[in-house]
Amino acid sequence: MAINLEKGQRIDLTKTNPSVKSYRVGLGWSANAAVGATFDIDVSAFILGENQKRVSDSHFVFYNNLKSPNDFVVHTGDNLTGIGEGDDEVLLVDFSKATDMEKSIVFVVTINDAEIKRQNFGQITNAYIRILNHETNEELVKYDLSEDYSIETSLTFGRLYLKDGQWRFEAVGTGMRGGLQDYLNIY
Ligand SMILES: [Ca+2]
Ligand SMILES: [Ca+2]
Repeated sequence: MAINLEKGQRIDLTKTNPSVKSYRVGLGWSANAAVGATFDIDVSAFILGENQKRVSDSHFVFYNNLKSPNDFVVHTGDNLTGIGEGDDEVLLVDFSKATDMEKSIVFVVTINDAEIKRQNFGQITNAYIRILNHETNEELVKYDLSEDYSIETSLTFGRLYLKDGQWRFEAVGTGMRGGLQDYLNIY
């Protein structure tokens, strides 16, 4: 049974699901009907080391770099509209392919061309991030974005992090005004 998280909550993912071999991280969204536009939201993964910085430039997985070294995190492709039900963008995570260097994965979502299109997260509904067993499609954990955002154009949606040899997931939900370059500066 899937566990629904609230902002700030954490869950022990790998300890609770010891038989899962690979995970699917799905992001879904739709435009607020009143807005009458489509949104190109992009999910990116920053794979960080002990120092909270990306292990290397190829540990930044996004629409122009679909795989991290050793295929630890794989992006399955850019969705340009968010039209339709279900996951709009998907990343695959296989913890058995992690090395000693990789300590956490931060999932960031940004709105492509937010400035030009004057778009923000206040115009988006039904946004969620969820984690599934990739082999069985079983939903393990889901975080629905419930907070009202108004000017934010990017969001740290969630993160996976290693603690005591197990991977945990935290529902972060911290928004800001900015784009991918701002996160590249941070991580
Ligand atoms: Ca996209
Ligand atoms: Ca959608």
